[in-house]
Amino acid sequence: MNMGLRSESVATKPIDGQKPGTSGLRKKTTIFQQPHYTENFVQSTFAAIGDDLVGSTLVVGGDGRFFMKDAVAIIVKMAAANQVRKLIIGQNGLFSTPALSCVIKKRQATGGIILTASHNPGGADGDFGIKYNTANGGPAPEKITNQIYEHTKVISEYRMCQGAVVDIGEIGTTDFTVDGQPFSVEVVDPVADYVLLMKDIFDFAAIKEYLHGGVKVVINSMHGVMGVYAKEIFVNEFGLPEDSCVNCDPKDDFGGHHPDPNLTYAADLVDLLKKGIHGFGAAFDGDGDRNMVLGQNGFFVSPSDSVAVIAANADCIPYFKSTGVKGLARSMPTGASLDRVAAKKNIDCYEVPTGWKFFGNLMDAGKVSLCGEESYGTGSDHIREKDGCWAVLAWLSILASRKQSVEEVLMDHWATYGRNFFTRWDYEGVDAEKAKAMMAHLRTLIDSSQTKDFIGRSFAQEGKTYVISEADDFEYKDPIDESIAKNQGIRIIMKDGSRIVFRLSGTSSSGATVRMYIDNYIDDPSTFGQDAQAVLKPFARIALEISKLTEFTGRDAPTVIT
Ligand code: VG1
Ligand code: CO
Repeated sequence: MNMGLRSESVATKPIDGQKPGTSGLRKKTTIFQQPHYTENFVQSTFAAIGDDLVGSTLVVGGDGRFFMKDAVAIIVKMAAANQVRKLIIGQNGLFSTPALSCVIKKRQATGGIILTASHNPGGADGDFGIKYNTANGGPAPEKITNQIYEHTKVISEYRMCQGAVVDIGEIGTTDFTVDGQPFSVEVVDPVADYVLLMKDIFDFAAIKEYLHGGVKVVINSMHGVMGVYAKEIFVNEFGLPEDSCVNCDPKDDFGGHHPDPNLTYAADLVDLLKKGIHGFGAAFDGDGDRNMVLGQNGFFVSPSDSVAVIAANADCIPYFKSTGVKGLARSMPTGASLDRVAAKKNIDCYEVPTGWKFFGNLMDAGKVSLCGEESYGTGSDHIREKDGCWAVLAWLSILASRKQSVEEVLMDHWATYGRNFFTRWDYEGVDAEKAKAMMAHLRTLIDSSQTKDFIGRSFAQEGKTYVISEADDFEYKDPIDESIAKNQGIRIIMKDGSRIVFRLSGTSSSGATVRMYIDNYIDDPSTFGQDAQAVLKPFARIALEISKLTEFTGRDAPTVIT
């Protein structure tokens, strides 16, 4: 027992730009290291928690990136000084985002603080991030992130207890008395509760049998936090050889790479799969909420298809067998494959803005069981975050039960539902003013749509004609709390249902990232096996023509294609 600690007030001033984006506050690490920067944001988060902070339990952890341990130490001192009753911290400060969500729910915590910039690069010159999750385990809704931001604009002091210091390398509980009140820090194994949850959801014995039946798998954790989870599940539980898990030692700079599981940044996994030795490969992002799934010879499963395939095969997963699939949801820019499964199975399907926080209310209300985003996010209502490892186990359950390869599963899926060819082109590091000007141009077109000269316009490319039937700036009214999210992306919808979407990223730490999304439904079976980029090229050209992207941004090619 550390008796008699005292807290103190530290004077500070508001710092510009502490507005959380799609998923928390993300900036260059050097910015978080500036005097008072992290402290101001944490105190403002505490202010948004309000009266619930006194006597609260908060779960804290992150993806192992540079500055994370310093941030954990700051949070311990500030929680102690702000009448938090208890912190639950992952050993060495580690928690994957889904595991932290799981622990919030399981331990009935007041909320959690996640230290991650997710798929953004780490290290001293990389990015850092802080995100607050609420009692349901999910990212704070905009109402709360706006309160945090408002507080950052008026903050004048924060509270610290310099004596509240713990060794986060050791599992166990440390008790303090701060200003006469009890405060304790429990350092826990970050993996145990999460693995128990996975065992409840999936048939581990069936997956293990499948994995020992001849198919070789490789799991790439991209030097993020997932390494410790992958080793526990794939090596210790399933008994696979150590070399089935690669890049599984968490590094504070992710080995100098983007820990982003896509065809560009996980190209080494794609190349490995192309050798044909492995029947299944997967990669996770830094904090473990994203996943990429590949089949033999590098067969790529687009995330929009991935959630649709899981929905179509939900009966291969014991959890869904018992709970049923209450409803489905996808983010607006995500390809509409999921809608086709919903229609055929007569299940409700919701379309929400980009960002997992928008799924939370639907899941809490029992309206949705399974959700997906095109950005490699897939998950269910077992927690309130997207969950990379869950998605991989869902896929392995399907493969084990259907006794088919990844490619065969997809070919069957498209034969039943048709194929939504989908791609996302990212233009990273664009000058922010130029990106804004392009969006303003698109908004002008949408406005003119009301005067009818945009709707009905037709565009022909390579013998195919597309006619605009609808265009808007996506607006979402949450069916549960009726909150409204405006300006969530420009949608241009064609008569045949094909869609073009433009939006600016809300997770980049500097400059602007323009995202162009293309979704084109084709039910001609002769195209199903074709490469999405080749099929979508003419439609993408139309999107570029409408947006004048090159004229506005000076870019003639995207930096990342998905
Ligand atoms: C991106 C993705 C979005 C995802 C978000 C957080 O946001 O597009 O689908 O929910 O990242 O993912 P944006 O605003 O940059 O498009 V994670 O894994 O970075 O927490
Ligand atoms: Co992530």
